[in-house]
Amino acid sequence: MNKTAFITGASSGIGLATAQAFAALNINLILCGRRKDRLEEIQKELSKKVKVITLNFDVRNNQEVTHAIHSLPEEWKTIDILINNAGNAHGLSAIQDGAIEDWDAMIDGNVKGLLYVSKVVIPNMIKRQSGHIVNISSIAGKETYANGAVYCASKKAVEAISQGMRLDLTQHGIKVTNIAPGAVDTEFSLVRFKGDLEKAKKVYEGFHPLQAKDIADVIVYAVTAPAHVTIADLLIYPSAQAAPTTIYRK
Ligand code: 8X3
Repeated sequence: MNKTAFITGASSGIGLATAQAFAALNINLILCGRRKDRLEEIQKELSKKVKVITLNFDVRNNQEVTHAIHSLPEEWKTIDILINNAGNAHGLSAIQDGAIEDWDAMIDGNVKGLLYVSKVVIPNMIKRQSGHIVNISSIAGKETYANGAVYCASKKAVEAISQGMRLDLTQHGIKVTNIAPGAVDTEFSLVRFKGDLEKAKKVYEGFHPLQAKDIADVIVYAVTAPAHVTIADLLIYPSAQAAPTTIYRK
């Protein structure tokens, strides 16, 4: 596939697995993230297969985002696929106990960051009347669970933005796919629990959680669908999960 994908949060988890899956499909990669060393290691590995460039920025900083994307060399300016993957949960606590810094981090990263990146990438897609935006939401965007009000709110915003993008961009030949995973075994819980490995491990104990690659496979399915097919919205659970907090553990 002679295409270029722009992936945020590409240094780990779903972003990294998607980069690997795209490299296998010959899709050139613009890998974005905060961890420069990790991005460069991944670049070294994947550039054996495709062209890879890295961009180092924090999606929460609009100036950094805009500057980084505008500084792309000319031959990288045509972005066919945008994977809005960067995002995290910070803390898991009742609304009355939530920390303002955690709320800011989730709203700024998961919502505003996605908007900042999209704002810079979309005009060129409109000019070419072609493109595909994949927003990584969550089951948290569909159902709210106790102690997760703000994370769930941030992902509900992603769902609304996906719908809104589809309404505004379909007429310009741009597909929008919303992907909502349940429990995926990535650094997600480690970040949510601020590095508490024991707590993070417990989330995925007693059942077979989704792996980042499972979500990457679904993203590949969406971006390789025929031109007349848009995978608009997908909810993906591990087979042991029936709702955000209903997981059958052995
Ligand atoms: C990740 C899934 O259920 O922990 O977004 O919110 S959940």
